Amino acid sequence: MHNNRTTITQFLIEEQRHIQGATGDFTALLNDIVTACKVISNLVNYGALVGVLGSADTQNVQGESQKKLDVISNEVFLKSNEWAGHVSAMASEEMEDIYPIPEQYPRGKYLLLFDPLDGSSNIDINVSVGTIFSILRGPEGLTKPTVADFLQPGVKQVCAGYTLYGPSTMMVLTTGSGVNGFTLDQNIGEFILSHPNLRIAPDSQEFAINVSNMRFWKSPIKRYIDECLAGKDGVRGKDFNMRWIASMVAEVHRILTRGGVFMYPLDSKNQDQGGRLRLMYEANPMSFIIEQAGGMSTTGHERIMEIQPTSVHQRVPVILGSKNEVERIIAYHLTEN
Ligand code: AFP
Repeated sequence: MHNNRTTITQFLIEEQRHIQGATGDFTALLNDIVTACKVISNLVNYGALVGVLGSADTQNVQGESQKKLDVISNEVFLKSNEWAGHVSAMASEEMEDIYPIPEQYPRGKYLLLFDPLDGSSNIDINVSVGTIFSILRGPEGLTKPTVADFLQPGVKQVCAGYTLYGPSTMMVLTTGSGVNGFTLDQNIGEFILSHPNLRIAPDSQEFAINVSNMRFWKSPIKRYIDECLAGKDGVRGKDFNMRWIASMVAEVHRILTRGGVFMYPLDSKNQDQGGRLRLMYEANPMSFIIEQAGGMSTTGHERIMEIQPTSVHQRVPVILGSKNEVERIIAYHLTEN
């Protein structure tokens, strides 16, 4: 049972050996993130039994009501990553301002961004939720981190990952040389390499979009979905399936596993905010993972990872997944007004 199973710790240390001049800082930071995700997994799994479900009766910076687990998961991430000296500051969906590492701890060269519990509107109905994280390098010799230090395009990420709290707890991450998936062995409390070198099928017959927003869609999206719905009798010549879990981590994981396309596009309802999903700690980390697995990620008009951020909580349209489907949607954005 335990023969030749690679733990995430072993995997990260072996990866580190290929990096010239690696100090072990990055590997140690990732291990602290792994610990935070194990703690959140435990809390999510216990749910009502430990009184962590329901609303916290507070709002986050997005003006969205926070679940108790949103607030608790945020605290878990801060406490797990503030003390070791690998990070100089953190940013979270659940906090308005950045979180400079407290004076009593050493500061390190990385910046950590995260959505501690994405899809949390699902938590009270016992549907999969997840954690999304992104690691940037801070400017050389950074001592007093500011918001400006975080405003780096997605191509500058040194690592991106998510943890899916589903039927099994899985962590998927990339450091720029492919995408690997690890399953938590609850008996020994270790993430085990279970899905090496994940790749996205370039073609798909499955799309994910919240169809209740149809009346707000712009014509490129309307055309794409209409053609999917027309099925094999239409121009696509094949039938399509639809999924919508309302948990981006679960949608992206399905796409990594069996292909597909996920869309939260700009529409007439969200265009004043610039879209629904957040660039720095949802769209960018997920785009890094999708691209590293051979997929594509766009706003419809530009590659998400090339956007120059203007604020930590900035929102963007997101269309990501199987390369050939995303390319078709980009083409429709060029031709449809
Ligand atoms: P919550 O974290 O507020 O549940 O939002 C989840 C999310 O950011 C993303 O994970 C989903 O894909 C998307 O929002 C669902 O949006 P709708 O609730 O509008 O379908």
